[in-house]
Amino acid sequence: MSPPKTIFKRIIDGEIPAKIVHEDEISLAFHDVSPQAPVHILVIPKKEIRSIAELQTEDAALMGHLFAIVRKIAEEQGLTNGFRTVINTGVDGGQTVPHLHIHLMGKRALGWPPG
Ligand code: DGP
Repeated sequence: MSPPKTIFKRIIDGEIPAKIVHEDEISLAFHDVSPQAPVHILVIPKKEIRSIAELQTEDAALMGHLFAIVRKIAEEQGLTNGFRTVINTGVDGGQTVPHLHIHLMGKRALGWPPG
């Protein structure tokens, strides 16, 4: 039996709504439902990759594409003063949705190091 769809796969499939800011054949970007900054957008691959820990060598171009989309959205959102990208991986990394995603956060000064 195949595992249940993740919440992000359900967004990709149009089963639940999201505030989408970008879509192409291999990626989707939408506002985080629980924003931690005035701009907080998630950029995800449509391919079902659980996390960075499961990336394959052949996913290199896909990851490059996702970061190109991050750059485009950062520009569109006016994040000229800088921004933070975060990819949480696994339990210790604080990942709660097992579908690889890049957090893009900006429009406020963000602290470092994270908790
Ligand atoms: P992480 O902890 O790195 O796995 O981040 C998961 C993020 O996903 C978290 O910031 C909240 C967001 N999120 C969870 N469920 C939904 C949802 O149904 N819609 C949207 N837009 N974001 C969601």
